[in-house]
Amino acid sequence: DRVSGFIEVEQKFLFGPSTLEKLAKLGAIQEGSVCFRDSYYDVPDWCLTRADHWLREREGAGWELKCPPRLAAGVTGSKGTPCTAGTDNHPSPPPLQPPKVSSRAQAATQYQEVTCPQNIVTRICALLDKDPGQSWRGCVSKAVEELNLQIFASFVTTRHKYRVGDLHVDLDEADFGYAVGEVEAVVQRLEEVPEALEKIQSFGRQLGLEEKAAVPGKMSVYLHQFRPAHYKALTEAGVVQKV
Ligand code: V4E
Repeated sequence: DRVSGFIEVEQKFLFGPSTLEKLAKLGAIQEGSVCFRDSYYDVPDWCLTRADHWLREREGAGWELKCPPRLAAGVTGSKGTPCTAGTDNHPSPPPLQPPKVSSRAQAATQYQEVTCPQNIVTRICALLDKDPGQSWRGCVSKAVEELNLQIFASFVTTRHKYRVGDLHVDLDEADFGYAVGEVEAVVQRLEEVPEALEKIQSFGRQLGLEEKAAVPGKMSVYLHQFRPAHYKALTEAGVVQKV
């Protein structure tokens, strides 16, 4: 994990050969490349993804749940934090409205990345209106089996990582033929999100990114290509962008 932060504020962008030159000019430090497979899970009626909850098993990292950020007492635990009952989003309070931001920044997204197995299971069970069984409360693999979660997307990403100050830039190439960049800041509290958005926007302008509608993420393109009914349901729910 990069930091022990919690909310990922990120903006996707399309990149080409000139992006590498611009990154170098802006003093970006190359942090190496990684390659991993993500397998995403949901129930057959897509209850999790329709609620913007993304459960995945990432090769080398294990189970992760990406979901809209929520306010928790004290610090909300997720990325890189130990699993401590009572401080790691459990029980889940109501979601907050995202902070108001300028029109371009609307294209940026904020997600919380929950890695504590117990909290992943708790959140999934709450959404599916199920009681976590005592024996699999802290075991995501077992919960996946018991709750009939199935893989709906699986793909390999080759990621080239850069850092510019406290911003992270990932240039991703997915094995189904889509490439997308991402500028990311990680913050601990929702109040810090507007400042992070400002930084990301300002960096985007320096990088020469176009001020236009949101660039689709890998998942939008994957579903559009391989799971059209799921894609239709999620675009209608406003959860993923149209490709
Ligand atoms: C949040 C989300 C999904 C989960 C995967 O998120 P994404 O950031 O696209 O993947 P990746 O591989 O870059 O994850 P990271 O390594 O950064 O944790 S799939 C769809 N969504 C929703 C979503 C959205 N509404 N808008 C945008 C621009 N992206 C994703």
